[in-house]
Amino acid sequence: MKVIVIGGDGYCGWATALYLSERGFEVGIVDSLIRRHWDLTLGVDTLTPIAPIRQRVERWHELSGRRIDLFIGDITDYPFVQNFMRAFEPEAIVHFGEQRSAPFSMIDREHAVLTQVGNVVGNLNLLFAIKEFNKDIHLVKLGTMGEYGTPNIDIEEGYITIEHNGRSDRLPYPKQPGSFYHLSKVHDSHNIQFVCRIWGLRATDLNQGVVYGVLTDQTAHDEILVNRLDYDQVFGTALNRFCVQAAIGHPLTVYGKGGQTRGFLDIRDTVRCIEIAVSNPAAAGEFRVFNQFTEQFSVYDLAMMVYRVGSSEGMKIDVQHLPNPRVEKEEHYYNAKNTLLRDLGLEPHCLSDSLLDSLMHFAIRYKDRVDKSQIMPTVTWK
Ligand code: NAD
Ligand code: USQ
Repeated sequence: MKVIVIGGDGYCGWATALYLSERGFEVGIVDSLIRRHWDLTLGVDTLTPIAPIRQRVERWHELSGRRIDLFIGDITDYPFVQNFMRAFEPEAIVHFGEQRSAPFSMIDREHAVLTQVGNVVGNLNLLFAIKEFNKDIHLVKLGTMGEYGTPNIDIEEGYITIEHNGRSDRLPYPKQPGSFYHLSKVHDSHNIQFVCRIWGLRATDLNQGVVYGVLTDQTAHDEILVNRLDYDQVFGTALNRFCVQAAIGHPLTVYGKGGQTRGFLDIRDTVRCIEIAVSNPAAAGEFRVFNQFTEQFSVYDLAMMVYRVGSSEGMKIDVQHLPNPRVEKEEHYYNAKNTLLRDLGLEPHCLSDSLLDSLMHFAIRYKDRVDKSQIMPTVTWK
């Protein structure tokens, strides 16, 4: 099957492109390389030194004998989208190509607009291109668990059945996102659902939790294939940041009490979930939603896990409770469903088994590259 991976130079996209390539899919990567540009403009960098995309793809070809086609351009540019659709003729499009940081989207008006315009317009262009070129193409779109927010009831997979005044309907689950970034994903979901209804397109919206880990079987082959590890206050997720902070002896930056709970998954499960979604396409006209995470933890749970694993490696680790720069509930109910991907064959990894090899060892190995000025949060929600 021919699969285009949009955002294939990024963290999830790079791991996915190599995994699908090894599994026998014909893979094309589309990326504008804007993420590398944003890192430069913010003065931040991945802890692991990542090679330029052409070098990465060439090395993969040398090692595996498999070619990955490369299309460098921005999906908000419709003629560019038409070009790669004509040249590659994909059967599935996996869409990772968006601005994905909540703090980035909250820096100021400019960053909020950039996030929402880029994400929503890029996604809309893909929808129009699918309609123009081949309505059978299956769109596999990366959404986020953060679209739901933290309601005081169980979170279902995309839809909830509501009884109202004696009548009942299965309706899209209510969304209460917590940043302009998370909101952009809600806007995308609405647009995708609409075109499935009116044009009969087929789409899977993967509401993904926080992804962790650097290692996949394919990126482990060679230093040139290594994936990125973001630890700065804008692009670094809490778990990555805690591991890197532990490695350099910086107290772990828990925002508030650390009662905020989220869904998590190993990058090796991300790539497998994409394979499952692509191999089991949605029906024509179907807007399918899967919650893509495997375990739930609070921020404080994460800090304690890093504390335990780091201490067993001889590190001295302190935890620091900082005033929360975000506006979010300190403590809340959180129980999200995640059975649909397991029903299709996902066999999850556990954080307790992966933390050392897939994160902590990378943090220790590259700790001399840490820029300490990028650790404390400066972006605030108010
Ligand atoms: P990333 O920033 O590492 O990668 C995104 C890639 O998309 C980058 O290489 C960037 O250059 C490219 N890109 C962005 N806008 C583009 C455009 N308009 N045209 C072409 N290319 C563009 O992000 P990631 O962590 O790999 O996340 C990938 C996707 O998964 C995002 O949509 C994100 O919202 C979603 N997601 C990520 C996580 C996570 O924990 N990393 C969790 C849930 C959902
Ligand atoms: N947090 C800390 N200390 C830190 C950094 C963060 O306590 O040093 C807290 C935040 O306040 C938040 C929680 O950790 O409560 C999670 O924050 P995060 O930065 O780890 O993750 P988040 O902003 O939710 O975003 C990440 C990805 C995003 C993806 C999302 C999945 O960057 O692309 O969509 O995870 S989800 O959280 O399920 O929406």
